[in-house]
Amino acid sequence: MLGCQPWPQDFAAFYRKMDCWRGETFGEMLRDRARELGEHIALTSGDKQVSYAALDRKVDQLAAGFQQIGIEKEDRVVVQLPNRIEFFEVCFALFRLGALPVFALPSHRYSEISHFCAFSEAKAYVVPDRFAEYDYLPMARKVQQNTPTLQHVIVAGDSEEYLALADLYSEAEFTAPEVKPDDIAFLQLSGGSTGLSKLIPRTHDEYIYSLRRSNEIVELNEDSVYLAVLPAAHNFPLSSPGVLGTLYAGGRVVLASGGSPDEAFPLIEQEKVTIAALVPPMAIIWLEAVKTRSYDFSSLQLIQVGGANFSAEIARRIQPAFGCKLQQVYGMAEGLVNYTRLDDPDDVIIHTQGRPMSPYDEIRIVDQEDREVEQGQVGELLTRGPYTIRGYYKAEKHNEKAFTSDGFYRTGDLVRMNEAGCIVVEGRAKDQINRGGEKIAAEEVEDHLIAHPNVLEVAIVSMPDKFLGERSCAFIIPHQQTPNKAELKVFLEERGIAAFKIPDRVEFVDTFPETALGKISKKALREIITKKLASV
Ligand code: AMP
Ligand code: DBH
Repeated sequence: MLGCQPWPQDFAAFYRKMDCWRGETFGEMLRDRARELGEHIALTSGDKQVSYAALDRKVDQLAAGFQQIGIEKEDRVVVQLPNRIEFFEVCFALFRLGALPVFALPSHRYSEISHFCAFSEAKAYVVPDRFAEYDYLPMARKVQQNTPTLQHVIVAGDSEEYLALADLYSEAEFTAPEVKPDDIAFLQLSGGSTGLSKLIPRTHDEYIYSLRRSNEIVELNEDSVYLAVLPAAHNFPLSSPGVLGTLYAGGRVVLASGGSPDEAFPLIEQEKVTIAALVPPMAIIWLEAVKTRSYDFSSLQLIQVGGANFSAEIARRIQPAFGCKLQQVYGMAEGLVNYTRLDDPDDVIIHTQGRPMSPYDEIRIVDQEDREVEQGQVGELLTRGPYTIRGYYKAEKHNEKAFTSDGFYRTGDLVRMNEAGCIVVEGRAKDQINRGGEKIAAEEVEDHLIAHPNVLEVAIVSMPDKFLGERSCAFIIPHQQTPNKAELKVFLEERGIAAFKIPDRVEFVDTFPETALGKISKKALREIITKKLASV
């Protein structure tokens, strides 16, 4: 597909020969499960549930409806749905048509969504009417006005002037186009480091390989019950092994709207959940809540924690508190996922982020000149493999920097490998803040702030935080008059950015510390704010 960088032929042949890529597609995968499992429940959401057979039928009906409104193979459709059954019906209907979901998160706002729609030249945008006290229609109207390619806004719920998702399910036959295993299945989002999120093209065959391999490692099967508390569109809950891995294994997915113990704990008991995936701040909340609430957690076999640095002090408390195993997961939407293994010694599970899931994942840990560091030393992680992309969607220039000439992805993560061959994430070389698993590209938010008339210069850095691991701090050199902090927050909200990207703290300064080359020293800024926080 145009704008996508496929694997070189010799690599593709190798991954096929090694039985990684088996020629599978998502549309057929669901068809097979429906045939094999029939009335077995695939998804549970509140008091609703749907079997594999029923899901398969609904997906065909929706695919027919999408086709009637002109959605065709390779069309892009921005999907911004919370954890509800419709999310899966929409995705699989698009997969069957060979159309590409672009996975937005419910927390994204006008600035992110309009970028996804414009950059992907989306034909349609699927939204809920309302979720988490937010009305999506006013945003959708603005997005539509400003995106010439966007022909349809499709609403799950009260659709007002737009198409209602519920009205699209059609009994008409649809003509299934040929969808090939090496076709792009969807566009996933990168956390970003240089400006706006990049789009990540993932194919059916390689992504399904990552699910199959994840399922083996996590021992997922038809009896597994996966609790989805993180937004399903995010790569971790989507694929490690996540909701799609669970459907691949023929298990059952229980959908929660978020990670609050009030919602999650009763679900674990009632639905006999066997596995749940959390980001570190949620694990902290669960550990606190479990002290005072008694639920039956006996079904729970595994809690996965990933997305951001997880401190050993907290990691060691999971198993005693929940009576289940812990697995650390260090992954990225670009591909590579590392897991600690279920039978690893406690020390490995508590202190490391595991090792690559595939024997064909290649990793290099390098210094600033791309030379491999010595065993045990910290360097940037580069990776290449059977489910790691070779380039972002339509980003030729950026790809030259983000990948080596021999196709390794530069993760921007600083890691070391311990004697046992496990990876420990030590820091980051990319200009990003990891706010409890939610990634913020500093430059993206800086570009918004610089648009304020009283901001002359701005630099955003991370500052340490006990709960989230990191929060964001904006250093600002004011122009003429010092803006008020509350006013800056409103300014950013009005520009429409996800709430988690709004700086947690603002520091006004007269100058920035500089590096020897005269660039703003973010390292020095991080030190300044860290010191200041420690002194109070
Ligand atoms: P994204 O680009 O949004 O897919 O985020 C991937 C990035 O999240 C990785 O490159 C890491 O920086 C970070 N990350 C994911 N899992 C972990 C983990 N277990 N520990 C530390 N950082 C992590
Ligand atoms: O943070 C991530 O992006 C992530 C974490 C764990 C991920 O993409 C994954 C597992 O697959």
